[in-house]
Amino acid sequence: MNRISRMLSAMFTIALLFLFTVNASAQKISLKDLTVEYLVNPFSIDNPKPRFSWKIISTAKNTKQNNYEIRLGTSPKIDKVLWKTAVNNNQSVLIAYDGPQLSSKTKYYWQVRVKDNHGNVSAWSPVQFFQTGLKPEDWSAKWIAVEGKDTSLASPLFRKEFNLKKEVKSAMAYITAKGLYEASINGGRVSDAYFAPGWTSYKDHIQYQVYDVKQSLKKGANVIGVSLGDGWYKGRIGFSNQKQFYGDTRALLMQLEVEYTDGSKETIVTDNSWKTGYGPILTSNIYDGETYDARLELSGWNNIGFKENTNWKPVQELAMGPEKLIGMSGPPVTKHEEFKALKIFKTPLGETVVDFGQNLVGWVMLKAKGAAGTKITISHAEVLTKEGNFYTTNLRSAKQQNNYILKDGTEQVFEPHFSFQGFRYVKIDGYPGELKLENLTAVAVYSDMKTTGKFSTSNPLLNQLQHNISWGQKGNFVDVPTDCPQRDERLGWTGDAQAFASTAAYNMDVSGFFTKWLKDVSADQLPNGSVPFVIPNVLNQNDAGSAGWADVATIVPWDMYVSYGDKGILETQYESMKKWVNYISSVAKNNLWNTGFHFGDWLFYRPNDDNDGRAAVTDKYMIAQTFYAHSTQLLINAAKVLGKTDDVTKYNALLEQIKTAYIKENMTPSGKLISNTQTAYVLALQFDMLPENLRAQAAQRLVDNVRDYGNHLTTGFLGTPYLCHVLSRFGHEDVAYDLLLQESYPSWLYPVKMGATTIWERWDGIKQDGSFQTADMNSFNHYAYGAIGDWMYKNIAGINPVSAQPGYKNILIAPRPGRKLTNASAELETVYGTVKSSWTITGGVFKLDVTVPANASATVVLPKADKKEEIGSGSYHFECKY
Ligand code: RAM
Repeated sequence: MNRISRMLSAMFTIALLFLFTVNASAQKISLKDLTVEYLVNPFSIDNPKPRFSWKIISTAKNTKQNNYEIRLGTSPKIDKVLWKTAVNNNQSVLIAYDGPQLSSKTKYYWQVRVKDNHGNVSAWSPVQFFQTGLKPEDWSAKWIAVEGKDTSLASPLFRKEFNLKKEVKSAMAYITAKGLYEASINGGRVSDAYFAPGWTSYKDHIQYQVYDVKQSLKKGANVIGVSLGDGWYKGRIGFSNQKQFYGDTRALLMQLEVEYTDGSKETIVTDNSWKTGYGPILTSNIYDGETYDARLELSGWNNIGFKENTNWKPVQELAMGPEKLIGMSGPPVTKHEEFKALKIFKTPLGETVVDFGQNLVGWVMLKAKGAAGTKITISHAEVLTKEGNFYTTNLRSAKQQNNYILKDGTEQVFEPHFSFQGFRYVKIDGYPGELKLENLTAVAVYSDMKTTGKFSTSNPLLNQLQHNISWGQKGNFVDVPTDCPQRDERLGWTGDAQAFASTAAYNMDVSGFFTKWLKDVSADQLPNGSVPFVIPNVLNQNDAGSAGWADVATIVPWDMYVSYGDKGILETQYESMKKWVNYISSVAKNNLWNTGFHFGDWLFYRPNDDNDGRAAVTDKYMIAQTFYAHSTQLLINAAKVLGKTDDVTKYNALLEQIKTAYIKENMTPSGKLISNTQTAYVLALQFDMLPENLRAQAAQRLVDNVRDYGNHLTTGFLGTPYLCHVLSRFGHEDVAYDLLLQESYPSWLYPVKMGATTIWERWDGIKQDGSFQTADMNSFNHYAYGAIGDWMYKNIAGINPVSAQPGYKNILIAPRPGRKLTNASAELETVYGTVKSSWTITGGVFKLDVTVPANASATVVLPKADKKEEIGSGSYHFECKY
């Protein structure tokens, strides 16, 4: 070998070695799940300082980030860096942009790399992007509507043909509506989202959506076609047959911005050059369903070359309203699980009914073929009567009915466009020919949140309870957290949302969902600081807030902070939190909140024939005082996080007075509360209302009460979420398990035993004799009592966030087995990565497997042990005698 070839070979080896090291370190540590404001490559970021997050994957234990570098530019290669930062710390969640001011409707590209504590450097992540939202002056489109008064019940169609002169390089469509819209370009839907633009406090703000539509466009002739539905904006909303709450005119606003390959630009906007007509949707309504006459379909109406006949009219332009147009901060509503029909049968009343086996929210896709004019009606119900008949009385005035009128000959698949139903069973009338199982598919429709939690145990009933909790969540997280999805209500009840929020954050990624809704909470908060019963406030309520409902203003932001480590949510909501606490102070007398209307411990246990005084009535003002304390405490917590020391001092002093007033008003000198109920003791203990020396005996009174009811709970919406937590905290784990595993009424497992597939509004929605509770208020899909899920994840599986290091930066793993459970296992996808906790008990040995994601740490406490173990990321096994 000559010198040159030796040199070359040596260089080659060095190069190989170099490659290997780079590769090896790239394998040791890499990045995933890169997001901006919780979203992957989002299109409408309004935050002037968008926040970046990433997760680290590492094969080594005890991995922490030592530093990170981010770079950002306006080209996909980031060849010209607009902003870069290199920071030595271990923060990898919601890192705020801190460069020059960002322009509106501009696409920015970014990437990140990190170095860990073992010296490994990740490769630069794949380039990600985000696009900034529109400023008000960026809108050149005009709102358009049908000419004259918008009185037709039918859905108007809007269309516009346009010519693109050159090859398209990029094209973004910005769309919103008053009402609901379904938009298409050249005959294809622009997205898989439903119920856009989503439900917000429309008088304050309407969301617009942004779609990358380059693939749908071509040089030459193109067409946009949009149909509008009434939705929440104009349709029936609320239980008093209220219509047109936000406005009487459905309208469309759309702007299509095209850039040609030569750099020149073209914008197509809604204006008076558009045409409008009517199509097959004769009526559509959130509560009542949809009527679709296929004979009125206008073949090709949203394709080019369609001949608009004289039924197509000019549109009218409307002025911009006072409402803000904002980008999306939550997930869109999309289709999810599909359910095959399990059984078609005749009920005793002779009706044809189909069972899908799961109470769900969405609709049925129906295949049918028959003579033109044949009308098929699908009615929806959650349950059958004890005789086996189709039961719809609990829907109150909501029809929940879709009607399809066939056109001649061809087989068609029908589904509604602007309505959804809550059901397990459907009744079919007018079906031509034989109805077969394969003609029906139920599809679940809900906000597109990632599933983050898994939970299972050795007890199948508990597993079914977990299933019911998560289906209660799916069915009621349809853009707004609602109480129920089926009757003429479906409203954003604040009490239900605050009770369930922390459980929700285990099951699914609700960060964006609640970020969006909290904007409505702030927007609809009343000038005096009070928070309405429902958000968006369509009940026109304009005064007092109810304890445990209005406290959503402090509880949900805090829960989101703890679950996702989102300090920004506290910053944004702080004024709202403070206004709420100040409102209570303004109506309190001598620090006692003993005024106004309150729902109290809603739907608590009360037997029918109550001669013995078994009904668990808790004094409403006593409850109110505990929530006054709780909200004040959460405000103090938020003030501490945000460094608002003056407020910390001020509200700490207030909190002391609130507690003193509580004791004076509600407790006897020996520590008895004026209402001897579970909820009374639960709230007093959960919110630290009692002096320390009286807490243990108060907990004992709670235990005595539970035992006195034969290990049954008697709590309503407000006591239930904290019941088992309080028992666990004061050392009564066995009592908590007795309640959880109780199978007879009232209990969590009673509905499970009765065949429930979702959580019920009432403990006895179906009574022991098979009859129903009062039809006025008896939903079979209501998540509030599902709040026990929080305890199940925290105590059975043992996965707990630690508020001092929120977002599961530090995790407390403290499983507490109980009664006859022999194993439990849970997973949670946190903002750092997957946490796992899984245990079994065999032969008197408790075995625990734990996984902690990179850049996080955990404190592990084994059952009945007083020793804590601190661990870093990685997988670990523990054992102890049990
Ligand atoms: C009913 C529902 C809802 C509850 C209100 C007070 O509308 O049960 O869940 O929050 O009452």
